[in-house]
Amino acid sequence: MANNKKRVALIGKISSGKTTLKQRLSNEEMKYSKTQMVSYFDDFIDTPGEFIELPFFSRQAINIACDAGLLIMVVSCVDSQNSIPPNFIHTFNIPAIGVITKIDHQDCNIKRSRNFLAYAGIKPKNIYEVSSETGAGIEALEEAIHHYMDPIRNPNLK
Ligand SMILES: Nc1nc2c(ncn2[C@@H]2O[C@H](COP(=O)(O)OP(=O)(O)O)[C@@H](O)[C@H]2O)c(=O)[nH]1
Ligand SMILES: [Mg+2]
Repeated sequence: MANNKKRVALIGKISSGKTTLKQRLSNEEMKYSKTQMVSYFDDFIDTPGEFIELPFFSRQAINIACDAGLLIMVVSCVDSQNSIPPNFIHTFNIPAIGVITKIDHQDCNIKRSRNFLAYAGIKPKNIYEVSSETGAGIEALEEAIHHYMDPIRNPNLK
């Protein structure tokens, strides 16, 4: 089985903005890590939305998320329907944060998304609000990712 300990798994509904967020973060990481570790690039695992939307996800998909270093639950603030089962993140014995995407959108409802993430088991202080379009909130999210991932990715750098 692949070792995904050094990677971040993105999980969320179809069209919640996972792939766009991954691209945005990868660009930021490239800038950030230019003079540091090249292996930072493409360290995200982008999962298909079916993973969260079907009642029985594939064993393989669970394995990917299970051994990732960090789980990011992605919810779009435009989405009015929850699809994450209650306490979903407690299925995984790894750190998890929540990300609310598309905050630039005119139909945005952040409070609703926060409720969905709370229902999934994410604490309010671990929720980040971002727009992959404008870049709003991306820096704070980057910092959070580094907080969790740096010790795993660079165990020699204290
Ligand atoms: N307005 C806005 N649209 C976004 C944002 N992020 C993603 N989208 C759009 O939402 C749609 C789905 O995004 P995608 O990343 O493919 O979602 P995925 O299915 O979760 O991978 C696309 O049309 C994106 O352009 C954002 O921050 N703001
Ligand atoms: Mg996608």
